[in-house]
Amino acid sequence: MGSLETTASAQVPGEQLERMYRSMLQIRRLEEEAARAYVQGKIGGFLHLYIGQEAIAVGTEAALRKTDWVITTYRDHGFALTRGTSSRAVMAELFGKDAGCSRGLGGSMHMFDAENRFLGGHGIVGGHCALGSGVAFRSKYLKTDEVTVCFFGDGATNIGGFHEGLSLAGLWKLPIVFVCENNLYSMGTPLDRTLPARDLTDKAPGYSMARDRFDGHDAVVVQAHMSEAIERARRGEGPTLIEILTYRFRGHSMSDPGKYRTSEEVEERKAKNDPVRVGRERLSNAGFSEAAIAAIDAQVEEEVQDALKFADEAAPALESSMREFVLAGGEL
Ligand SMILES: Cc1ncc(C[n+]2csc(CCOP(=O)(O)OP(=O)(O)O)c2C)c(N)n1
Ligand SMILES: [Mg+2]
Repeated sequence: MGSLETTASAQVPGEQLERMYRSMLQIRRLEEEAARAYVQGKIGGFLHLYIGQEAIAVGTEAALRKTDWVITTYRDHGFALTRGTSSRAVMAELFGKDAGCSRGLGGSMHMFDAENRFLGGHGIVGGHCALGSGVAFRSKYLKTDEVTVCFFGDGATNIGGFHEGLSLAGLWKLPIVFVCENNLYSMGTPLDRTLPARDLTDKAPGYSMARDRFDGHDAVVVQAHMSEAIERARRGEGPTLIEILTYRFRGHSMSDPGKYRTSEEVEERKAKNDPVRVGRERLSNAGFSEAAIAAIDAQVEEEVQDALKFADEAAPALESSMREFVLAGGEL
């Protein structure tokens, strides 16, 4: 454990640990139910699960202000939830319902919640890195103290939008933190088949930005590292490129046959680095009783089941809202 990790652990109040555990479990259980609904044919299109990576969204949220901005890839359900979108609105979006956070038109890959400053949910790998810099440019131009955190996968780091976004952010010292969630695979391709560097943050000096690299299965550790980079950006000291080492426990999407890795590899990662289990252990170590933890579990379960029922029974997306969002005035 590095010094940042040790300091962080000593200072985390019980209510903060509870919030983190609750949030990680909410993501985990909601996605497990979504996977089931997908198999039952209740969710159309793609479904990319965040299971295994929950500590990153949750630890980051603990380091953010509500006035800050988050933008990410299609692996976005966890971020919608941590930003404050309700379980009902996320599940309804997955089900393609009008009550969803994108009015049922975006689905799994395009969650969006402007009120909670969550700017998607983007399907074009790496493209949103440039958008993230645009958001941060606005914050700086308007002289606010807002920070943008832009997440992307390891597969984005050889793509044009990534370089465009980082280059301008470095040049203009924009208040943004770029976070690569390195889960080792880009669909079925391991990073060492596409990138000569072993450490992604070797790219940071090329954009004149700070760098950090750490293991992301413990939300407390994520919070400590992210706070440092976020506050650096807020002080006007420029962007940071961060590589968080993580692992997805499920396939790339629901249609992934998973032939590029062994089940032993997956099981080993689950046994060693499960963010939800780590969160639960932290609660126990902080003196939470088994009964207290079980009560949290029950509340989360109730919320997820409620969201599932709500989404199932809700009205479908409206054709009129499709026109409204695509065409000025909503008319053809
Ligand atoms: C520009 C572009 N190229 C290809 C794709 C197809 N594609 C979708 S997801 C993906 C893999 C991305 O992997 P990574 O960035 O590591 O993110 P992860 O899925 O692991 O979270 C690819 C190649 C795409 N969506 N956009
Ligand atoms: Mg990846």
